[in-house]
Amino acid sequence: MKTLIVIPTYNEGSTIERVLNTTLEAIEGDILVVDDNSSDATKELVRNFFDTGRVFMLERPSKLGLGTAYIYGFRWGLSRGYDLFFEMDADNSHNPAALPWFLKELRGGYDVVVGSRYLHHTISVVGWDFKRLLLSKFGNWYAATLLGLKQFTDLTSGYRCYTSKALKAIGLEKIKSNGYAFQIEMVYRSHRKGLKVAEMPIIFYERGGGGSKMSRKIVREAMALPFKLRLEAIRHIFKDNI
Ligand SMILES: Nc1nc2c(ncn2[C@@H]2O[C@H](COP(=O)(O)OP(=O)(O)OP(=O)(O)O)[C@@H](O)[C@H]2O)c(=O)[nH]1
Ligand SMILES: [Mg+2]
Repeated sequence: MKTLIVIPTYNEGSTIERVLNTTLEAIEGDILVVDDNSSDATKELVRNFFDTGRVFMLERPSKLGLGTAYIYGFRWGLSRGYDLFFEMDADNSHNPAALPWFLKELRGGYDVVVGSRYLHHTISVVGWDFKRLLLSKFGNWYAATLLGLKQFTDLTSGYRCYTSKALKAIGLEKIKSNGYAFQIEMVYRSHRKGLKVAEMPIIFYERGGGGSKMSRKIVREAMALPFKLRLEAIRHIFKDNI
């Protein structure tokens, strides 16, 4: 199985080296960094890994959002024949040691495996304050309730794995959202396409350095998403019946 770990970056110079080193050790596979013109040392640090032959980088001209960064990376990988695609953050929040566990889970016949912080009524988050936890828990409850996805505990998680079959079935051209909403939309579309989606437990760590990219705009986009997706589904029903 040809595996690609896609890592979007925007000013992650304080953590990217460690993430790349531990990922290269943790799993056989290649890494694709999608950088949005970071103004710090991120790009330079990534270039130092090119001679491993396993690290690649796509450079975009400006900060264009997490969702489009992933889609850009997935397209790059699909056109090069990769079979498995990971999403992983560059800020040490996701432990690369968990990568092989996703593969184990996939062998159960799944198309998508999402690393969840909230499985079995637990909270596996290290270093968040109560406000941040509340926002994440509320966001998950809100999206799951409005989209009828209550069987999932962590729709906004950014540590996950897709088969190439899943990415092709989802139809990346349909995805419009860009922040947390992107993660929710990917699970929603996977589920609607009848793909088998599993969750597995992960521990999430507060970012290891650098600054958060979360903004009011990203939260607003996630709040609006369930209505957009429901409207799209209603339009489809009408279209099919006319
Ligand atoms: N290329 C690209 N990467 C981004 C963009 N926004 C965020 N990222 C990266 O996506 C990953 C997740 O973003 P984070 O800011 O860590 O989001 P988060 O984990 O929800 O929140 P914090 O860790 O609290 O900041 C990190 O690797 C970021 O560098 C973007 O617009 N473009
Ligand atoms: Mg983060």
